[in-house]
Amino acid sequence: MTSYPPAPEFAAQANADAALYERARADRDGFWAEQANRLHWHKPFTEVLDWTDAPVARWFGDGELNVAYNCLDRHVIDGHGDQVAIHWEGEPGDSRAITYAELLDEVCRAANTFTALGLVPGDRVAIYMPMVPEAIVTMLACARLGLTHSVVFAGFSPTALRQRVDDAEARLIVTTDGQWRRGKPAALKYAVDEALGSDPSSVEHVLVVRRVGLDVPWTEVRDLWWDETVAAASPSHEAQPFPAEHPLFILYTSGTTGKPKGILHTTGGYLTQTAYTHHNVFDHKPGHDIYWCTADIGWVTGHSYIVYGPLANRATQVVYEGTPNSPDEHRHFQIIEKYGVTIYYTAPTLIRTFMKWGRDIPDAHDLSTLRLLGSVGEPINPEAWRWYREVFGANNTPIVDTWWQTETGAIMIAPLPGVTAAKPGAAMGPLPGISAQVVDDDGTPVGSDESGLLVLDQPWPSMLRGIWNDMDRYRETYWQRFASEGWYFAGDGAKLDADGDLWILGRVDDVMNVSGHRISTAEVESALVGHPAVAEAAVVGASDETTGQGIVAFVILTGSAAAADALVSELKAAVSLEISPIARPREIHIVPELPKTRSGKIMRRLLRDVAEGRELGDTSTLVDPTVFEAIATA
Ligand code: 6R9
Repeated sequence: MTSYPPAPEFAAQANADAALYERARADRDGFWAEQANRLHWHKPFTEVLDWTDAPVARWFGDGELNVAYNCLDRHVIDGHGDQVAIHWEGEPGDSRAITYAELLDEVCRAANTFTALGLVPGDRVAIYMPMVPEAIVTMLACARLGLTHSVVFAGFSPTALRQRVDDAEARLIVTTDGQWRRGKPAALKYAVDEALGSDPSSVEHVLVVRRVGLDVPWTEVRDLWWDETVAAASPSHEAQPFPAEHPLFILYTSGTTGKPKGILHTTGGYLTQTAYTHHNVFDHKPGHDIYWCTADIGWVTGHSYIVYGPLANRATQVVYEGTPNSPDEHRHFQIIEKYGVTIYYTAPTLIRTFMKWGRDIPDAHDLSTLRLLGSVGEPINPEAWRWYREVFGANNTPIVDTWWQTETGAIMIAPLPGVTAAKPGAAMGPLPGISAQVVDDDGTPVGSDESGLLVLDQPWPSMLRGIWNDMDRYRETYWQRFASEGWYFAGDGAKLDADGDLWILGRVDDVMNVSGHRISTAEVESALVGHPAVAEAAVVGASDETTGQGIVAFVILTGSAAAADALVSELKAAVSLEISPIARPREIHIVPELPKTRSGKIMRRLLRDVAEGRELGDTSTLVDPTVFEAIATA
């Protein structure tokens, strides 16, 4: 297996060296204390980790800090107020350069506005916004005040928004009038009104940023314009310290049941690990690099590697509002060229899309400023890895394939650029300070050239502290599988190769990964059976050349419904509407029967075989093995 050692010039200037592994191995707590001390603590911590209440960790428990102070004030105080924090690029071609001083100013105004609305530390704020600077301002203003934000991806439906707002009991929703989507304004505030409806809710105010100039429905007193409130508020605000374990945000993610889990993250450990990983894995140099993470703030990657990690490290970054093909497929490459992007972090699904569009598109641009490339969200196939390095990286840049999850809060497994000789498609190994194992069903570590389940056998600073409103589910989902060992079960399969390097194989549960987005089979099934024509539904993720997995649904119709192409389109639209366009099934097959075990469980493995056009595996546990003849011909 070819590996790609770092170029000597890169290694010579890299932030991380091999000694970092040694240091972390020799004294894990001391190592993490050093990382935490890269932040500003209003009150220094004296204790590093308290694991006595496992699986709920306390990191730096007696310390106090303010996240927004760390991301903004201290850089301005240190004389970097004029450094650009965000080069924001709007979809229609408008742009804004926002310095650290300006960002601080905006965040203070927003914080004063939220305080005037009566919000107090611990209150929850829902953020339902496209990639506009005000979304980042809102997150930081919440952090500054000790408010817990819950960002809901702006592509989610009103139903999904309502579910999340209710679960978190948000008092405020911050949104925009609409968002640009491929050259057209699309309504967004409208969806908030639909979500809130006329049923009583916890929401007292809806704060609306004007982005596209659409007319919006308006409820007096409840609804407020950003440009009439925040813009008019005072820009001076003193950041108060909060305990290290103060809740910072909730972010909902799909689990194996239909109900999304509100993953809870806290302050000190989270900021420590996002800043540490952003510094070492991306080799980020403040004042020199132009960093671009292409994620949306609706996902954890946007939280950790657009907002908190980069800003804590005083990055200058590009934030882009739109899709990679607006107005055409050159957009990302033009942006890289325009700003001289040096570090680019994206998802394999986009790399495969670029491959499909053809290399003459990137070749038409000067990408020579790029010096490091990152990948996240799903396994990157070796072919895409090599293409990425060759076409984006002039066959020279390191690629960091970063494995982590909403739950882990920050990168856990990745090569260290400048140190690791990376292999295309491999996440390689746990970062310094992180400990992971690949084990079999009984918890016995697998040997080289074997695969098993990925577990994290030591607590880490940015780990989730629970599931909002459901600590039982927290214990069950992550800690029950290897309860006697006390390990965190990630839900992913992994393999160790002959050299002992780690490869992530993907989910081993009923969670699909479509273009790097987690969607549970149960969620899509419940959206389908919500349609009157559907009696029963089973959903699987089938491998897909571009999106990693595609959603394939098998449905049984109610007696009266007639099978028709129109119905299939209607069902696809129903899923988009109920969950999000991301969850729209690639295929829907109308079938007379579903394969079930004697205990009534749908055999998804077999349906996946059908969806991927494979020979059927073992059907012996089926109640009625003949159902497959009907399904295969349906
Ligand atoms: C950050 C993020 C987490 C799931 C995770 C795994 C998959 C993420 C990966 C990867 C292989 C990588 N995943 N990074 N698989 N290689 N580098 O994506 O969080 O949305 O919670 O998804 O994504 O299956 O369990 P999240």
